Amino acid sequence: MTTVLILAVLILVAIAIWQMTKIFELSQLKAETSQIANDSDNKTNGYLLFAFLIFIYGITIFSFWKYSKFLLPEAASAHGEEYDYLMLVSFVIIFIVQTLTQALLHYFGYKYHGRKGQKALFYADNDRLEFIWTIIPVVVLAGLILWGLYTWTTIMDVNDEDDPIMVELYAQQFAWTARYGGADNVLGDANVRMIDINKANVLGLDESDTYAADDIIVKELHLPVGRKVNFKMRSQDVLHSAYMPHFRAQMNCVPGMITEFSFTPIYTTEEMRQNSDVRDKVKRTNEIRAERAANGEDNADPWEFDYILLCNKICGKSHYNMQMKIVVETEEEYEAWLEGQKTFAESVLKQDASETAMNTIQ
Ligand SMILES: [Cu+2]
Repeated sequence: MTTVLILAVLILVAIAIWQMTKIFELSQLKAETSQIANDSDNKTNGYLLFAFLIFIYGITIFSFWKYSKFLLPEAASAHGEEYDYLMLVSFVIIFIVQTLTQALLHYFGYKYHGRKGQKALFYADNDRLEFIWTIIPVVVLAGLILWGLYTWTTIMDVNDEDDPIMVELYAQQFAWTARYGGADNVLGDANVRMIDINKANVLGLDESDTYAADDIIVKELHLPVGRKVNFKMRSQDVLHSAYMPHFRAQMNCVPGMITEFSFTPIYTTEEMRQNSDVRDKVKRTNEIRAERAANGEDNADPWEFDYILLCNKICGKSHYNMQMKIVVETEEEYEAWLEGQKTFAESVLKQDASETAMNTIQ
């Protein structure tokens, strides 16, 4: 790949030097005229413009056909539908305007190509035309921006209505940890300065805070379908970004501050596995993996779809692998799972108490 790039750069540099030499020759007083474009050259270039136009359209159609399958499946969160619709409308407008303006640009380039004896018309300005091509983009863009702002404020309105579950997402190089508020659904105070590795208090929870005692710390995020979740993000070290693509959610995790995001999952993991786009993707991936397995290569185990939390800020050398599985399930399954998890009091504080007891005996 590098060799191809170097070759491409060398060829482009050579063409640039060649063109500059030509310009230099043309600028000489006693230049010969064989290098000046005549009617036939101009006509050929006009046709080449059409060829380029066909190339642009061709590559657009090819990209739609070949790469549409790499897009994310249907949004799995309540706000995701509105977000996707706004994006779709923006893309449709861009697509139509691009298709029309490129056609006009290349057609005019052809129609008014240079002809011997023909002089370009001097046309200073036209107020009405300028008004039209200013006002249309202004109205369209203002509409998109206002709609976007409205959608943004709705999505970013993190409030306590509808009894949300409180979940903390804790980022560090290079792992995610999630913390639930526990029975009281209140996250206990925490600060990186209170991290105590000896006691496995890895999130720096305030051991004297009663709200912290029932907090549940896990390495796999479980969410009940149809219930609002309020996320609070923290970072231990550098800037990370909590990215949950299937839920159309992303928020920076900034050391020293708490950021927030809120969404309601609308499809369980099982339901999403039945989505036709997801099924196609799993099938394609597993075909590649089966091929790898046949060749004895790594990364060949069959893959099953799961929601995922990724880091979307390049935070260090293992950033690419900073991820956590998300399971969306029914309320009953979620409660059963939560029941099986240890609270902060059961894991860290109890250990602390037994150590104190041991020390007293000794
Ligand atoms: Cu990161």
